[in-house]
Amino acid sequence: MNDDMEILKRSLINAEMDPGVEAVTRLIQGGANPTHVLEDGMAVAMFELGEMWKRGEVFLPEVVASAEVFKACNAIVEPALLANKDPNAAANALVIMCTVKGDLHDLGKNMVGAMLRTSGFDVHDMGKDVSADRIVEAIRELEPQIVGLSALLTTTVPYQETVIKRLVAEGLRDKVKVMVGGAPVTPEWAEKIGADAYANNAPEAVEIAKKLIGVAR
Ligand code: B12
Repeated sequence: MNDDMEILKRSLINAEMDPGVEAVTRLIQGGANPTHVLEDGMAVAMFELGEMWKRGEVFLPEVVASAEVFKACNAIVEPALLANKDPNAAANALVIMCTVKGDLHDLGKNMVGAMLRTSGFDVHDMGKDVSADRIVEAIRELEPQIVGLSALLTTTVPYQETVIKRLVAEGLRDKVKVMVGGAPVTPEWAEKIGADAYANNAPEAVEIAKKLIGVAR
């Protein structure tokens, strides 16, 4: 099983579709914990890839290809994750998830959405590159308990603050909890912009979302 985790990580880093899909299939069929595969395998590999990119060891087309491998592997892990769904927890709580305007990174946001679903949350995924206008509209229409804002670029992280300011201006700020995340986001930033919560990864996001709606301490 550990070998397959290593093959999976290497396949994501090297953008090798077949070995990656085969390794993740063996892991899931062999009963590996899907959360462990996602967080300690796939997310770790993408972080490592980002470091290699920074050092100039890989280039944009290779990262695009790795993201495709990630999506294919995720399509195998997600059903296993959802099969463990807790039917009672957090029922009737809706979370709107999106990646903010200008930002096309959605792999992490999708992971958070999937793990929230397994914990019984309803998730309305608005996708990526989502403007404050659209978020305001969706909050008015769907009345979610929580909105989750993902940002992966230092240039788009400030848009999380733009959204919060807009919610204040529209009189919506006290109607919805705001949770922020994404690799460059910090707890200090979350506090500075007046977000209700920050989480570093998807399992933590679930715990924090439960606290926000009062089903966990
Ligand atoms: C894959 C990737 C891409 C893919 C994205 C594919 C996709 N569909 O998402 C592609 C190739 C398209 C891409 C494009 C670009 N990218 Co890019 N990308 C990455 C990379 C390597 C991995 C990101 C990822 O998916 N990680 C895996 C997931 C699982 O982790 P995650 O997103 O962090 O999510 C976890 C947590 O953060 C948290 N979380 C995430 N969202 C949320 C939301 C909430 C509410 C909560 C609570 C928690 C939470 O939970 C998740 C699960 O644990 C990162 C490197 C890195 N260190 O992040 C660079 C990186 C983010 N990219 C970078 C750059 C520069 C770009 C481009 C500008 C490159 C270019 N010249 O075009 C473009 C920007 C396009 C755009 N407008 O958005 C830089 C950003 C640098 C900076 N200063 O901002 C990075 C850091 C790479 C680097 N080291 O330089 N990229």
